[in-house]
Amino acid sequence: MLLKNSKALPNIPWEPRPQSSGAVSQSSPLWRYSGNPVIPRNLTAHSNSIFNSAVVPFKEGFAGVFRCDDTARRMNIYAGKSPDGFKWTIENKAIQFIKTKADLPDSEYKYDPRVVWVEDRYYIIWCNGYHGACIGMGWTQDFENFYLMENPFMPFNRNGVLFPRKIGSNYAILSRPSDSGHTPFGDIIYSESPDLTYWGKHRHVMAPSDGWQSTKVGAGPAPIETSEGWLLFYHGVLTSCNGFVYSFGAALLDRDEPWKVIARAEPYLIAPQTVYECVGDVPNVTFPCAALVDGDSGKLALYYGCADTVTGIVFGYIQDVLDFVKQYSY
Ligand code: BMA
Repeated sequence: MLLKNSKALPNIPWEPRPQSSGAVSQSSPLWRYSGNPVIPRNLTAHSNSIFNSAVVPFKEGFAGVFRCDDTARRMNIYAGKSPDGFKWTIENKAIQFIKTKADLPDSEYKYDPRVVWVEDRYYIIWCNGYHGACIGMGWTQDFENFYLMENPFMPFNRNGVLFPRKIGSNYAILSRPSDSGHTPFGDIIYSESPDLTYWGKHRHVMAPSDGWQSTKVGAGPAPIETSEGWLLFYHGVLTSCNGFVYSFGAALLDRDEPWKVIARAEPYLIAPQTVYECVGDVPNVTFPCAALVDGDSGKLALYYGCADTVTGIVFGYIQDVLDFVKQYSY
Protein backbone atom coordinates (compact mmCIF):
# COMPACT_ATOMS: atom_id res chain seq x y z
CA MET A 1 0.00 0.00 0.00
CA LEU A 2 1.43 3.34 -1.07
CA LEU A 3 -0.44 5.53 1.43
CA LYS A 4 0.42 5.10 5.10
CA ASN A 5 -1.97 6.04 7.90
CA SER A 6 -4.62 7.41 5.52
CA LYS A 7 -8.10 6.09 6.27
CA ALA A 8 -10.60 5.09 3.62
CA LEU A 9 -12.64 8.11 2.50
CA PRO A 10 -15.16 6.70 0.01
CA ASN A 11 -17.15 9.96 0.06
CA ILE A 12 -14.16 12.13 -0.94
CA PRO A 13 -15.37 15.01 -3.14
CA TRP A 14 -14.52 13.88 -6.65
CA GLU A 15 -14.91 14.53 -10.34
CA PRO A 16 -13.11 12.46 -12.99
CA ARG A 17 -10.42 14.02 -15.14
CA PRO A 18 -12.07 15.67 -18.15
CA GLN A 19 -10.82 15.05 -21.69
CA SER A 20 -9.50 18.58 -21.74
CA SER A 21 -8.25 19.86 -18.39
CA GLY A 22 -8.72 23.50 -19.35
CA ALA A 23 -5.85 25.68 -18.31
CA VAL A 24 -3.95 22.81 -16.67
CA SER A 25 -0.81 21.85 -18.52
CA GLN A 26 -1.18 18.37 -20.01
CA SER A 27 1.74 17.13 -17.93
CA SER A 28 0.11 18.11 -14.61
CA PRO A 29 -1.44 15.21 -12.67
CA LEU A 30 -4.03 17.60 -11.19
CA TRP A 31 -7.23 18.97 -12.73
CA ARG A 32 -9.59 21.67 -11.57
CA TYR A 33 -13.14 21.09 -10.30
CA SER A 34 -15.57 22.21 -13.02
CA GLY A 35 -17.67 23.99 -10.35
CA ASN A 36 -14.77 26.17 -9.14
CA PRO A 37 -14.76 28.35 -7.22
CA VAL A 38 -16.36 25.87 -4.82
CA ILE A 39 -16.74 28.55 -2.12
CA PRO A 40 -17.76 32.03 -3.29
CA ARG A 41 -16.46 35.15 -1.61
CA ASN A 42 -19.79 36.18 -0.09
CA LEU A 43 -21.03 32.90 1.40
CA THR A 44 -21.47 34.40 4.87
CA ALA A 45 -23.28 37.58 5.85
CA HIS A 46 -20.14 39.64 6.40
CA SER A 47 -17.49 38.00 4.24
CA ASN A 48 -15.50 39.98 1.71
CA SER A 49 -13.55 36.86 0.72
CA ILE A 50 -13.15 33.17 1.76
CA PHE A 51 -9.86 31.52 0.79
CA ASN A 52 -6.69 29.76 2.06
CA SER A 53 -8.86 27.44 4.16
CA ALA A 54 -8.60 23.99 5.73
CA VAL A 55 -11.02 21.05 5.51
CA VAL A 56 -10.97 17.57 7.07
CA PRO A 57 -13.24 14.51 7.16
CA PHE A 58 -15.62 14.86 10.11
CA LYS A 59 -18.35 12.41 11.17
CA GLU A 60 -20.33 11.42 8.03
CA GLY A 61 -19.17 14.51 6.13
CA PHE A 62 -16.58 17.24 6.39
CA ALA A 63 -15.68 20.16 8.62
CA GLY A 64 -13.27 23.00 8.23
CA VAL A 65 -11.73 26.20 9.44
CA PHE A 66 -12.00 29.02 6.93
CA ARG A 67 -10.17 32.23 6.42
CA CYS A 68 -12.85 34.86 5.96
CA ASP A 69 -11.81 38.45 5.61
CA ASP A 70 -14.90 40.47 6.54
CA THR A 71 -16.29 43.56 4.85
CA ALA A 72 -14.25 45.69 7.23
CA ARG A 73 -11.28 43.70 5.78
CA ARG A 74 -10.45 42.14 9.15
CA MET A 75 -8.78 38.72 8.88
CA ASN A 76 -10.18 35.94 11.05
CA ILE A 77 -10.97 32.22 11.01
CA TYR A 78 -14.45 30.66 11.03
CA ALA A 79 -15.77 27.12 11.51
CA GLY A 80 -17.80 25.41 8.78
CA LYS A 81 -19.43 22.08 7.93
CA SER A 82 -20.37 20.25 4.76
CA PRO A 83 -22.16 16.97 3.95
CA ASP A 84 -20.15 16.42 0.74
CA GLY A 85 -17.12 18.74 0.65
CA PHE A 86 -18.75 20.91 -2.02
CA LYS A 87 -21.64 22.65 -0.29
CA TRP A 88 -20.48 24.51 2.80
CA THR A 89 -22.16 26.24 5.69
CA ILE A 90 -19.81 28.62 7.42
CA GLU A 91 -20.56 30.38 10.72
CA ASN A 92 -21.22 34.11 10.63
CA LYS A 93 -19.18 34.58 13.79
CA ALA A 94 -15.42 34.01 14.00
CA ILE A 95 -14.14 31.17 16.21
CA GLN A 96 -13.97 32.26 19.86
CA PHE A 97 -11.11 30.29 21.36
CA ILE A 98 -11.29 29.22 25.00
CA LYS A 99 -7.94 29.84 26.69
CA THR A 100 -6.38 26.67 28.11
CA LYS A 101 -4.36 28.97 30.43
CA ALA A 102 -5.38 32.42 31.65
CA ASP A 103 -2.16 34.12 30.58
CA LEU A 104 -2.26 33.14 26.90
CA PRO A 105 -1.91 36.25 24.75
CA ASP A 106 -4.79 37.59 22.67
CA SER A 107 -4.46 37.72 18.94
CA GLU A 108 -4.88 40.78 16.73
CA TYR A 109 -5.83 38.75 13.66
CA LYS A 110 -5.79 35.20 12.33
CA TYR A 111 -5.33 33.91 8.78
CA ASP A 112 -4.33 30.96 6.56
CA PRO A 113 -5.47 28.10 8.87
CA ARG A 114 -4.44 24.46 8.56
CA VAL A 115 -6.29 21.64 10.36
CA VAL A 116 -4.54 18.35 11.17
CA TRP A 117 -5.80 15.30 13.10
CA VAL A 118 -3.05 14.10 15.47
CA GLU A 119 -3.73 11.25 17.90
CA ASP A 120 -7.05 12.28 19.45
CA ARG A 121 -7.97 15.74 18.21
CA TYR A 122 -7.89 18.26 15.40
CA TYR A 123 -5.16 20.84 15.75
CA ILE A 124 -5.63 24.20 14.09
CA ILE A 125 -2.53 26.16 13.14
CA TRP A 126 -2.72 29.64 11.68
CA CYS A 127 -0.82 32.81 11.04
CA ASN A 128 -1.41 34.82 14.21
CA GLY A 129 -1.21 38.55 14.83
CA TYR A 130 0.85 39.05 17.97
CA HIS A 131 3.18 42.04 17.57
CA GLY A 132 3.48 40.98 13.96
CA ALA A 133 2.71 37.73 12.20
CA CYS A 134 3.66 34.57 14.07
CA ILE A 135 2.24 31.05 14.36
CA GLY A 136 -0.85 30.36 16.50
CA MET A 137 -2.26 26.99 17.57
CA GLY A 138 -5.41 25.53 19.11
CA TRP A 139 -7.46 22.38 19.06
CA THR A 140 -11.01 21.07 18.78
CA GLN A 141 -12.75 17.72 18.79
CA ASP A 142 -16.20 18.83 17.69
CA PHE A 143 -15.78 22.04 15.65
CA GLU A 144 -18.00 23.73 18.26
CA ASN A 145 -15.54 24.29 21.13
CA PHE A 146 -12.07 25.50 20.26
CA TYR A 147 -9.19 25.70 22.73
CA LEU A 148 -6.24 28.07 22.48
CA MET A 149 -2.65 26.90 23.05
CA GLU A 150 0.72 28.67 23.25
CA ASN A 151 2.03 30.25 20.06
CA PRO A 152 4.62 27.76 18.76
CA PHE A 153 6.79 30.48 17.25
CA MET A 154 7.60 34.12 17.89
CA PRO A 155 7.16 36.82 15.21
CA PHE A 156 7.86 36.85 12.38
CA ASN A 157 6.80 33.50 11.02
CA ARG A 158 4.13 32.14 8.68
CA ASN A 159 2.87 28.87 7.18
CA GLY A 160 2.93 26.67 10.28
CA VAL A 161 1.99 23.12 9.25
CA LEU A 162 1.88 20.25 11.75
CA PHE A 163 2.76 16.67 10.76
CA PRO A 164 -0.13 14.20 11.32
CA ARG A 165 1.98 12.04 13.64
CA LYS A 166 5.00 12.27 15.87
CA ILE A 167 8.43 11.82 14.30
CA GLY A 168 10.22 9.58 16.79
CA SER A 169 8.93 10.78 20.15
CA ASN A 170 8.23 14.40 19.17
CA TYR A 171 5.54 16.39 17.41
CA ALA A 172 6.85 17.98 14.23
CA ILE A 173 6.01 21.18 12.36
CA LEU A 174 7.07 23.07 9.25
CA SER A 175 7.14 26.87 9.21
CA ARG A 176 8.64 29.82 7.40
CA PRO A 177 10.49 32.51 9.36
CA SER A 178 9.76 35.85 7.71
CA ASP A 179 9.65 39.61 8.26
CA SER A 180 7.03 42.22 9.17
CA GLY A 181 6.09 43.00 5.57
CA HIS A 182 5.23 41.00 2.50
CA THR A 183 8.55 39.16 2.84
CA PRO A 184 10.53 38.87 -0.40
CA PHE A 185 12.31 35.73 0.90
CA GLY A 186 11.47 32.54 2.76
CA ASP A 187 12.66 28.98 3.36
CA ILE A 188 10.79 26.03 4.88
CA ILE A 189 12.12 25.03 8.31
CA TYR A 190 11.35 21.86 10.34
CA SER A 191 11.07 21.88 14.17
CA GLU A 192 10.15 19.38 16.89
CA SER A 193 8.45 19.54 20.28
CA PRO A 194 7.82 16.97 23.03
CA ASP A 195 4.68 18.79 24.27
CA LEU A 196 3.44 21.20 21.55
CA THR A 197 4.64 24.09 23.73
CA TYR A 198 8.43 24.14 23.57
CA TRP A 199 9.91 23.86 20.09
CA GLY A 200 13.50 23.12 19.00
CA LYS A 201 15.68 20.87 16.83
CA HIS A 202 15.28 23.32 13.96
CA ARG A 203 16.39 21.96 10.60
CA HIS A 204 16.45 23.58 7.18
CA VAL A 205 14.23 21.79 4.63
CA MET A 206 14.01 23.84 1.45
CA ALA A 207 15.06 27.18 -0.01
CA PRO A 208 13.52 28.96 -3.00
CA SER A 209 15.05 27.86 -6.28
CA ASP A 210 14.17 28.97 -9.81
CA GLY A 211 11.23 30.18 -11.84
CA TRP A 212 7.84 29.85 -10.13
CA GLN A 213 9.52 29.25 -6.74
CA SER A 214 12.38 31.75 -6.99
CA THR A 215 11.28 34.26 -4.30
CA LYS A 216 9.96 32.17 -1.38
CA VAL A 217 8.42 28.81 -0.56
CA GLY A 218 5.96 27.74 2.18
CA ALA A 219 4.35 24.47 3.26
CA GLY A 220 0.73 23.91 2.19
CA PRO A 221 -1.50 21.10 3.53
CA ALA A 222 -0.24 18.70 6.22
CA PRO A 223 2.33 16.33 4.68
CA ILE A 224 0.82 13.07 3.39
CA GLU A 225 2.60 9.88 4.47
CA THR A 226 3.44 7.36 1.75
CA SER A 227 5.71 4.32 1.72
CA GLU A 228 8.23 6.45 -0.21
CA GLY A 229 8.24 9.46 2.10
CA TRP A 230 6.13 12.46 3.08
CA LEU A 231 4.44 14.06 0.11
CA LEU A 232 4.51 17.81 0.65
CA PHE A 233 2.47 20.24 -1.41
CA TYR A 234 3.93 23.72 -1.05
CA HIS A 235 3.47 27.15 -2.56
CA GLY A 236 6.22 28.97 -4.37
CA VAL A 237 6.39 32.64 -5.27
CA LEU A 238 7.84 34.37 -8.31
CA THR A 239 8.38 38.13 -8.43
CA SER A 240 7.05 39.42 -11.74
CA CYS A 241 6.94 42.97 -13.08
CA ASN A 242 3.36 43.00 -11.76
CA GLY A 243 4.09 41.72 -8.23
CA PHE A 244 4.14 38.31 -6.55
CA VAL A 245 2.74 35.24 -8.37
CA TYR A 246 1.78 32.26 -6.14
CA SER A 247 1.86 28.78 -7.71
CA PHE A 248 2.16 25.40 -6.06
CA GLY A 249 4.15 22.23 -6.53
CA ALA A 250 5.24 19.15 -4.59
CA ALA A 251 8.26 17.49 -2.99
CA LEU A 252 8.99 14.23 -1.22
CA LEU A 253 10.54 14.32 2.28
CA ASP A 254 12.28 11.49 4.12
CA ARG A 255 9.87 9.54 6.36
CA ASP A 256 12.12 9.42 9.44
CA GLU A 257 14.09 12.62 8.91
CA PRO A 258 11.60 14.89 7.13
CA TRP A 259 14.04 17.78 6.80
CA LYS A 260 15.78 15.72 4.10
CA VAL A 261 14.34 16.30 0.61
CA ILE A 262 14.29 13.12 -1.48
CA ALA A 263 12.78 14.64 -4.61
CA ARG A 264 11.38 18.01 -5.66
CA ALA A 265 9.57 18.69 -8.92
CA GLU A 266 10.96 21.52 -11.00
CA PRO A 267 7.65 22.36 -12.78
CA TYR A 268 4.65 23.64 -10.83
CA LEU A 269 1.50 21.55 -10.43
CA ILE A 270 -0.90 24.50 -10.56
CA ALA A 271 -0.22 28.14 -11.41
CA PRO A 272 -2.74 30.99 -11.55
CA GLN A 273 -4.28 30.66 -15.01
CA THR A 274 -8.07 30.76 -14.70
CA VAL A 275 -10.04 33.97 -14.23
CA TYR A 276 -10.83 33.22 -10.56
CA GLU A 277 -7.13 32.61 -9.83
CA CYS A 278 -5.93 35.68 -11.71
CA VAL A 279 -8.61 38.22 -10.81
CA GLY A 280 -9.54 39.10 -7.24
CA ASP A 281 -8.35 41.10 -4.25
CA VAL A 282 -4.78 39.87 -4.80
CA PRO A 283 -4.37 38.78 -8.44
CA ASN A 284 -2.43 35.66 -9.47
CA VAL A 285 -2.55 33.55 -6.31
CA THR A 286 -3.09 29.78 -5.94
CA PHE A 287 -2.45 28.88 -2.30
CA PRO A 288 -3.00 25.25 -1.11
CA CYS A 289 -4.00 24.70 2.55
CA ALA A 290 -5.80 21.32 2.77
CA ALA A 291 -5.78 17.90 1.15
CA LEU A 292 -8.36 15.13 1.50
CA VAL A 293 -7.10 11.66 0.60
CA ASP A 294 -8.91 8.35 0.20
CA GLY A 295 -6.59 5.72 1.66
CA ASP A 296 -8.19 3.01 -0.52
CA SER A 297 -8.17 4.54 -4.00
CA GLY A 298 -5.41 7.14 -3.54
CA LYS A 299 -7.75 9.89 -4.73
CA LEU A 300 -6.82 13.42 -3.74
CA ALA A 301 -9.02 16.52 -3.38
CA LEU A 302 -6.92 19.57 -2.61
CA TYR A 303 -8.45 22.89 -1.48
CA TYR A 304 -6.66 26.10 -2.38
CA GLY A 305 -7.22 29.82 -2.12
CA CYS A 306 -7.70 31.66 -5.41
CA ALA A 307 -6.61 35.31 -5.80
CA ASP A 308 -7.12 35.83 -2.03
CA THR A 309 -10.86 35.91 -2.79
CA VAL A 310 -12.48 32.48 -3.27
CA THR A 311 -11.70 28.79 -2.70
CA GLY A 312 -11.09 26.15 -5.37
CA ILE A 313 -10.56 22.38 -5.50
CA VAL A 314 -8.21 20.36 -7.69
CA PHE A 315 -8.34 16.58 -8.01
CA GLY A 316 -5.75 13.92 -8.75
CA TYR A 317 -4.24 10.63 -7.62
CA ILE A 318 -1.45 10.49 -5.04
CA GLN A 319 0.43 7.92 -7.15
CA ASP A 320 0.44 10.24 -10.17
CA VAL A 321 1.68 13.17 -8.08
CA LEU A 322 4.48 11.01 -6.65
CA ASP A 323 5.46 9.87 -10.15
CA PHE A 324 5.45 13.51 -11.31
CA VAL A 325 7.68 14.59 -8.40
CA LYS A 326 10.19 11.84 -9.11
CA GLN A 327 10.12 12.22 -12.91
CA TYR A 328 10.66 15.96 -12.85
CA SER A 329 12.91 16.22 -9.80
CA TYR A 330 15.85 18.64 -9.99
C1 BMA B 1 0.62 35.92 1.94
C2 BMA B 1 -0.56 35.64 2.83
C3 BMA B 1 -1.49 34.73 2.10
C4 BMA B 1 -1.84 35.29 0.74
C5 BMA B 1 -0.61 35.65 -0.02
C6 BMA B 1 -0.92 36.31 -1.34
O1 BMA B 1 1.52 36.79 2.57
O2 BMA B 1 -1.24 36.83 3.15
O3 BMA B 1 -2.66 34.65 2.84
O4 BMA B 1 -2.55 34.34 0.00
O5 BMA B 1 0.18 36.50 0.75
O6 BMA B 1 -1.51 37.53 -1.14
